Amino acid sequence: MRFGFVTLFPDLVRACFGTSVLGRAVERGLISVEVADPRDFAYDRHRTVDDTPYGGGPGMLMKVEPLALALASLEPTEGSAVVATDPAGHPFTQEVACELSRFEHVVFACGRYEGFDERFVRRHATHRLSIGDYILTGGELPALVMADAVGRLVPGVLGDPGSLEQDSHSGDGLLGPPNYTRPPEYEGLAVPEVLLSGDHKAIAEWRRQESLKSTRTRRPDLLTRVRLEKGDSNRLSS
Ligand code: JCE
Repeated sequence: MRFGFVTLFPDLVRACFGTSVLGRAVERGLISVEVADPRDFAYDRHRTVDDTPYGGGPGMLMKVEPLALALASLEPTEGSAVVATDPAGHPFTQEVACELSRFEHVVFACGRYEGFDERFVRRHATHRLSIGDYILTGGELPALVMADAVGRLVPGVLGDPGSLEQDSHSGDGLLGPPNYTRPPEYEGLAVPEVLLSGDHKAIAEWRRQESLKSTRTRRPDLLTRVRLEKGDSNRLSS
């Protein structure tokens, strides 16, 4: 998988791929990262990348031509996804991460100031996505969040592919159960006995019940969309 970033802060983006799981994936050739800075494609004397909005209003917008030239330098094709980060975009979810992971080339256009000249997004973006209902100072962190979520879906990036199915927000659509590792007691808090029992059927039953209950408490919005299994309504009422 090839990731591209159009960004005024190339060092910020590169730093995130120099370490950890994604850094290792780059070293192993599973993903590659290319960065283009619109400032390098601004050809006026002051290398201007921003301008005031038509119609008035506060702040500045990113000019369309330097963005378009920076994007073109990353050589997107018909088969590339071009994602514009935008607090007014569609919600980025695990489902969208899966969709993006099916592209061989994903380019993120990271906004700054008050955002893009709309014509850049209309002409060049295939997706306009938001990572949540809050305003950040720019699109780099959202783009890196999305690249992290997509990158870990690339075959081989995670050591244990089984951890993909266990994720909260994938598979069954419920939140995951609580997890414990050693020691068996910490500051008076014991690990639930069933997890030490070796009874795999009882453990699976306990995890299902905990998943259902924490989803109902913390994310009741998710429960309306999941297909409940046989026995789940009993698990929720006990
Ligand atoms: C961005 C800004 C709009 C005022 C480009 C913020 C996405 N989920 C998200 N939160 N924030 C963003 C995001 C993405 C791109 C840009 N800004 C700042 N946006 C109104 C300020 C500029």
